[in-house]
Amino acid sequence: MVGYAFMGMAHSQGWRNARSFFDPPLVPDLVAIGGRNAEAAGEMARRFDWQHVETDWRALVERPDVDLVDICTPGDTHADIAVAALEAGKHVLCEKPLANTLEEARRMAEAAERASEHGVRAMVGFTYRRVPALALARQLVQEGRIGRIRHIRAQYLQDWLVDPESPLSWRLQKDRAGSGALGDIGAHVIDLAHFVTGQRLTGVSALTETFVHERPLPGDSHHGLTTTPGTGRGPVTVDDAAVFIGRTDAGALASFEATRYATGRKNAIRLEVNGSDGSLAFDFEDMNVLHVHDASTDARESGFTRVVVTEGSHPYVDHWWPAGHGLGYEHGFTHQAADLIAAIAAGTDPEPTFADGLAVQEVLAAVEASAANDSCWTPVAGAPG
Ligand code: 4PW
Repeated sequence: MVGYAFMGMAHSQGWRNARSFFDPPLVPDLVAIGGRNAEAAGEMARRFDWQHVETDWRALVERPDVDLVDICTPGDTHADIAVAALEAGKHVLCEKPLANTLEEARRMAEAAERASEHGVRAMVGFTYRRVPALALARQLVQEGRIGRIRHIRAQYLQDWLVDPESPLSWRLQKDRAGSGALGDIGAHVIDLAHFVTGQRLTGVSALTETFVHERPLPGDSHHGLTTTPGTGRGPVTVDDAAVFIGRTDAGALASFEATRYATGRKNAIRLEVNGSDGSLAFDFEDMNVLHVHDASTDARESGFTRVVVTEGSHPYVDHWWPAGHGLGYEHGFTHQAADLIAAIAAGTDPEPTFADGLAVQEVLAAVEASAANDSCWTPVAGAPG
């Protein structure tokens, strides 16, 4: 694994729990964790039983005892590490968004395609696909339960930047993160819309905004989305929020919102899909629930049914607790690890592929281009049709 912060921790527990709860056909061995700060990487190694620490990702990728490289670093390093690892014959799991630019994402998708011909697998970490309620939503759409999709309504709402004195973490620096709320959290809901509906966005019209232009420079201590302030101030070089509308290749109309200024909303990932025969609605802040409306129900009993997605017959749930006991944020990372291991063992390409990651990157690029051009309608490069 390269990286040891918030995502490094989330992935580490995923690898460990996949081993314990999924009885995987190959057993993940936590060989080495890499990071420039040897002390911090060493602390993660101690906590999660990584056997070795490397301070240079190249040394880690070259280790003969490493078969898979898990990239949990900021986006500016994704392309170099992923391409080097794939070319060295190592499977790759890469955090989202796939890259900071379209050009990097294309290079990564091409490398993944070449590697796949040699049995080397690549997956992008759009973890929320593996929340049972969202996996169930996709199943219901695939079974035709909501009919022809007309509307997709998606939001990813956080509020950790409402305080203007909250420090300038790497997520607020374009050279490290590529973009702001758009790429960090908007990318998730774009991917979820693609995943749940099976449709792709073909064009967008967008607005982006940076509400606070300068913030205290960060100190040394980071935890999750929280950073302690250091000394001095610096410019915010990314968007704080993005809203856009779009159209899909199957003719649905879509609206998206990604913001870190939705006061009171901590991690609200909302997706509603309306079809000719029914609707589905999800909110991560009530993540074990999917709201399902079946339009064929007698009008006297019609409405949204609150389906509690904790039955053994629901995706992933049979590996965990008895019905009703519920799952949390961390379980998606275990499902991701287990699915990747299963695909490697089966010799198939795991989803989401780097091509799926590139599809999201193409939407992000179109959103940025539209926002920079007075919200002008902008086709998504590479979209079908
Ligand atoms: O799911 C989100 C991430 O993709 C998390 O809430 C934080 O924001 C960490 O990175 C992004």
